[in-house]
Amino acid sequence: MLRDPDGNPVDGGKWFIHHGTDVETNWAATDPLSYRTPTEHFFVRNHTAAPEIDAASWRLEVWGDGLAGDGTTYSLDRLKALGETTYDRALECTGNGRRLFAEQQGEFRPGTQWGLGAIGLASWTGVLLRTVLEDAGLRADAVQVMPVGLDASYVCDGVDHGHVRRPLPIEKALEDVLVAWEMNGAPLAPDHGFPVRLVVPGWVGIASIKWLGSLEVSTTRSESPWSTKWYRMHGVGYDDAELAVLDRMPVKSLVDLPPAAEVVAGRLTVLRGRAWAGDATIAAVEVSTDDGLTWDEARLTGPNDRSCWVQWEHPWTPTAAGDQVICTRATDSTGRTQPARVPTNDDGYLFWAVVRHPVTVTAPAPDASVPVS
Ligand SMILES: Nc1nc2c(c(=O)[nH]1)N[C@H]1C(S)=C(S)[C@@H](COP(=O)(O)O)O[C@H]1N2
Ligand SMILES: [Mo]
Repeated sequence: MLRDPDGNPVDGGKWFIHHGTDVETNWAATDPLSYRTPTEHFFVRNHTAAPEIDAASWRLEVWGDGLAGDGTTYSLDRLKALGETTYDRALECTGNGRRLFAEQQGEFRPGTQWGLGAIGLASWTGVLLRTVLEDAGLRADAVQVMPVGLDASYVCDGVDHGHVRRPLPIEKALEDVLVAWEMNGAPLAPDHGFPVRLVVPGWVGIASIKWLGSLEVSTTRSESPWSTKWYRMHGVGYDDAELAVLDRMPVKSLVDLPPAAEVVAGRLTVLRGRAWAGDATIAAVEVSTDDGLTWDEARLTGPNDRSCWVQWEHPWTPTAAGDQVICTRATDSTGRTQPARVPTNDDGYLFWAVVRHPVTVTAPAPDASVPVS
């Protein structure tokens, strides 16, 4: 949880929706026109708590039978000397939208009851993981990297599962993964992985290991509780191991409106929101202002890059007062379209159905310009 030096929540209780050790971005308190999520509004998902790490004595151990030599130890300076890349990428928790299984499908799923605020987009600066692995002597027969976090071992139901870690296939490791030390132009905040974290674009958030301490490069595949017990699909319909493995995130969208927002009949309202699709881009966003009966295509504004989100806008002049429901439906560049309902799974991962957003249309106030006699 983000706190100021006096121990008070930095958001004064309004930027975030609080869930224990996790905080979710409150869309109603963000600027709908801002493309990047300011760090102080960015969701936090901590299994335990942010460890206190001294950057000067911090080291990254890169080791394993997937390297030609004995492995290499990197200080922050040595890492920075390898090169610098900056890119914008979204980061989304696997369980983002979990609450909607209960709200829209009547299927409560245990875990952090995220609305849609467990996603953010930041600019990240670091060195490509590919560069680090090559510097450390990557062998051609390496198949996997296992990043391990320096936060406390995760104990759940009396079982110590060790440090947070999750295997990353070598193909993704060599593609676009960043070993990052800056977020939005500043050193990583403690909650976001200071001094160094991974950013694994378009993939389930758990892949982006924070407080990175070591990388085991191996010529055989292995698992961790974060790839078997959690962050994997369990439940009816997920017996097929290939289907159950979680990597890319699905296509989703939202409207940037507070819950139960009010709009005025007869007055033009510009609806705005975002759509994103794991490591794909967005092909189209449709908006319905009548609970899914009719749909119009929204206008996409600003960048529409891989593993980012795109902003959209849609003018709406509601005709009559009353309750209404706004729905948004995105289609991505691979042809996936948000369905009306998604099959559930035991842990409530990957809710990607069309989200219903109730609003109240109020009658216009009496025209103040008309003199009252
Ligand atoms: N070491 C470590 N890395 C971690 C986690 C953690 O608890 N420990 N949480 C993961 C999860 S589940 C998510 S969604 C992202 C959240 O990143 P953020 O807190 O910077 O938004 O970090 C991932 N990396
Ligand atoms: Mo997550």
